[in-house]
Amino acid sequence: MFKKILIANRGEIAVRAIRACKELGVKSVAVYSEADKNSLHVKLADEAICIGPPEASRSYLDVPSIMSAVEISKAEALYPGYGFLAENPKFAEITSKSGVKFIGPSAETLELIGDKIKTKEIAARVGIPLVPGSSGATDLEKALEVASKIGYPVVLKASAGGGGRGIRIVMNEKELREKFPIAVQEAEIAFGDGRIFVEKFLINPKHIEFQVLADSQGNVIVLGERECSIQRRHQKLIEEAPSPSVDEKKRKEIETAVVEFCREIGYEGAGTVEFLMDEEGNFYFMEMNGRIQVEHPVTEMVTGIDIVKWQIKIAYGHKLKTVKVKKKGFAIEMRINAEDPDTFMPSPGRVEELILPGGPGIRIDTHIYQGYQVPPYYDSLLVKLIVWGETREEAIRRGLRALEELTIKGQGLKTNADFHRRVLQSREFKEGKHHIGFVEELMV
Ligand code: MV4
Repeated sequence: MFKKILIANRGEIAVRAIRACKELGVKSVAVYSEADKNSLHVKLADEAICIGPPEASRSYLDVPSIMSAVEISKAEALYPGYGFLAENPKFAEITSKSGVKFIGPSAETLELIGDKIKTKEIAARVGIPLVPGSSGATDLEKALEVASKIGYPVVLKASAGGGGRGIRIVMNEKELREKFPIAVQEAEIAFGDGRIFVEKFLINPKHIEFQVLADSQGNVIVLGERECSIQRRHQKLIEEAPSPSVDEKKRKEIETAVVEFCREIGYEGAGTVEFLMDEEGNFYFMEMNGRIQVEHPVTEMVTGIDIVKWQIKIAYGHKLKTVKVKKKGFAIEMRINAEDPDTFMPSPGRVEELILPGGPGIRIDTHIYQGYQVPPYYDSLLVKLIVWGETREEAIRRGLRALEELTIKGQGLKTNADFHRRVLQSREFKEGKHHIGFVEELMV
């Protein structure tokens, strides 16, 4: 096994990775910005190196600073986590070229899955269903032709976009003529790649994603799906596994296609294949994410498989041959954010009183503690509250019980805990019929 891994991230995911390292007998190196010197990941790691000022662009996104920390610490591998540089092909390449193992897919794979047009072509080739639309990049003339064939509304998507970036809804031909050139220009500025494709706009779909693990020998396993439909402005708020809307037949069908897709692109590591599901239960491929995701704990709770440990083991060359996926029960994750419950604006502050729930079926992933000052520079995630139940009903009741036990108080610090209570108590969520527009509907 590796002797030492540098964790190129902060917050709860850095803590999560350090825990995996400890259990594997691997030394961990934390990197931190000046704003994070009192952060939990710094306290828990075997070593910690300051990499710059608070702004992410000068610390967690600063490649030379991180590579210096790698060199100083003599780490053999680098764990990228999510966000920051996690899916940056150039960063993966620089890491590898320095003789350090990047714990994730290769730079080439990250490059490929960052190109949504190429990725969709491959998905189509292995028989994964796509939303009706253009095959490949379009100019305005082709976009008009495709849109009149499939019917409005349509979406314009930047090939280099993803996760909600570079997407635009178009209601009719007039709008398409107006918005198309703007979409191209914006994509060129944002991504240096103006290629646009067109899709039929799905009304009120569910967001369902499949977790995969793939080793360097081409063994691919699927750890089932997560439903992430409770979101606002592309920020997921609640995720669960399994989805209440997927039956065993559909699951097997999509899993088979996902395995074939991962084999086709030579995927290695942990990854997520994202779909939208329409009201008739049809699945449509969206994109693949080449990183650990925030919501990975719900999959860990229902499978008992430690995804982060497997990322590290796969990077070292371990095989997945012996892993059997057996799922049990239902898990729900609530993202407790430091934000104003009415405006959703970030609301950082000092944690003065902290009481975390416990007891059966509860998992807390967090980097906060009593006395911790939440810095204003990064995302507002405070605590991931994950609950498990033998049935979905039990998981929901346990979630409500956990929220009752949870106290996070401090000067100027507000959280969205009450939002979670309202969702878990709603008829729509209990029935599992909620779609990606539910939060907006709940707020009015
Ligand atoms: C769509 C769509 C409707 N129709 N594509 C946004 C993120 C990106 N991964 C896919 N996205 C969407 N693509 C078609 N053809 C609606 C969305 C979408 C969305 C998807 C998942 C979760 C939240 C969302 C919020 C707004 C729009």
